[in-house]
Amino acid sequence: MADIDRVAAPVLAALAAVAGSFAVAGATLAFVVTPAYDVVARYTPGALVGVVVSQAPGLTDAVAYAVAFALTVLVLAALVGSIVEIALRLDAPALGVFAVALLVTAVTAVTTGSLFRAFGAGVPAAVVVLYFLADPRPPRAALSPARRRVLRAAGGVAVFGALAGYAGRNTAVRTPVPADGRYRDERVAALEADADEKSLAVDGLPGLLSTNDEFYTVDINSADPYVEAADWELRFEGAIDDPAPVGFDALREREERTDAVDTLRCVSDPVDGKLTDTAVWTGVPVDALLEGRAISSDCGCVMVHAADGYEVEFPLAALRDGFLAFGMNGDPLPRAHGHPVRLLVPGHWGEVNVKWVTALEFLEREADGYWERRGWHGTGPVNAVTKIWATERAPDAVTLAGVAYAGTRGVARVEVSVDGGETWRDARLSERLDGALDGDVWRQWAYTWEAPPSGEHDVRARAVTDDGTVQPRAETDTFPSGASGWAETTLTV
Ligand SMILES: Nc1nc2c(c(=O)[nH]1)N[C@H]1C(S)=C(S)[C@@H](COP(=O)(O)O)O[C@H]1N2
Ligand SMILES: [Mo]
Repeated sequence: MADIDRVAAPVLAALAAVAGSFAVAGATLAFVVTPAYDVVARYTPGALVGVVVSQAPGLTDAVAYAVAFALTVLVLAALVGSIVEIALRLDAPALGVFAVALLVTAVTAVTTGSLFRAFGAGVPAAVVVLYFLADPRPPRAALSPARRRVLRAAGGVAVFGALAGYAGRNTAVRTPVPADGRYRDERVAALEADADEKSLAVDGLPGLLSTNDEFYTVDINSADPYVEAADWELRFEGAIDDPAPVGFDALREREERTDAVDTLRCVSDPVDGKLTDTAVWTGVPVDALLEGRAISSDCGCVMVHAADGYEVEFPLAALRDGFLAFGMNGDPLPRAHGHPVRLLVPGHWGEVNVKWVTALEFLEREADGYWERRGWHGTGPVNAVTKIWATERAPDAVTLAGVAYAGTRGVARVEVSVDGGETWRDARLSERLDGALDGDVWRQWAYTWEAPPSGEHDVRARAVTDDGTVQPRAETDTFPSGASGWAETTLTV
């Protein structure tokens, strides 16, 4: 074999293996690149891509995929290359082809855990090797026969790759459930209609529900975990008498299944930040799964674990009010938001709303979760917050509008001051949404200032919770316990 063949045959065989695997597996756990992707996702330091908020999760993911793809091709090419060398030395081309089929399939099966679809990788790799080994010496007549053969093989693999990409394109984790697995039923539709109807119409003010794409994302990952519903189960660990896990279908089929509206806010969200959003969630109350299991935790506390290695500890009582969600605004939970199942804990900071949840561990003693070990105190109830998100100008009036959120304490009123806090007026409020988890949902507010004098005005806004408490004025940073203080802006008329 010419030198160029010794490199081209293994590389093209590896590319064909990846393409063939994609054709039969798509972007799922059975795809040969997925194990490499998981390794890349786990070991890429978050610092490389911005620790807390991934501003461009799509891009990060694409980079992780590219690296995983390259790693997979490299490993498979090394494997095929070794086999080809041995086959040439033994002068046993048939054995070489057979060994490539067998070993590429075996490696794929072992790393993906899926034997049947592993042949999708092994067979195309063997076909490429057969093409090169069938006649180890390139034909003599042509000018540069070896090069021509490589080009032909490369062309073949490219065409195969394109066809494979087409074949596998719909088998992605983004569409993880069959058509009957969508969750936009009558109740979801009713909650969406309710939110639509109650949203205040002010230019530039987002609706009461955030779409799945708009909904903020915060997590520790440079590339998110990749968990298929069929492989998911929730484990129960520690001080609990019955640790029987619950699988995805069992969860979905629980009769307690319901749809609920819930707002999330990250402890790292500044007063005027955007890390607060609301969705309709489909799932099952945690309490339904704990029923009939005796928990003996001395600290009354629980550590919740996730597929990305994230963990968070908080009171058992809060968990009992929690909700395991697999639907988001009528769709399966998107990967970025914890597919296939995440936890929602009404009224608590975002960080206890564990995505890609894997286990509830009932502790005997208090312990620190991921963010607590880094100095944050974000496992308790959220701070009240008011946000000024829109300014609508009419010929002789200005309307200021935004949202107010105080977790399960509820927003009873929003007050606005246009003189730096000297005098306050009540803003209009959106009606409370139906179906909120323990009332844990934001409200919109709007205040129209008729005939404002021209000049600069110091505008403030603050919420009053259902128990009559006025949102505290004292300003704090997000670290360590969440931002507080009134909303503030300068309005120029
Ligand atoms: N497994 C896991 N769950 C997680 C996180 C994480 O990094 N890993 N981040 C938490 C934080 S800090 C927040 S604010 C919310 C954000 O949820 P979202 O990305 O769906 O908005 O998820 C929480 N759940
Ligand atoms: Mo967060």
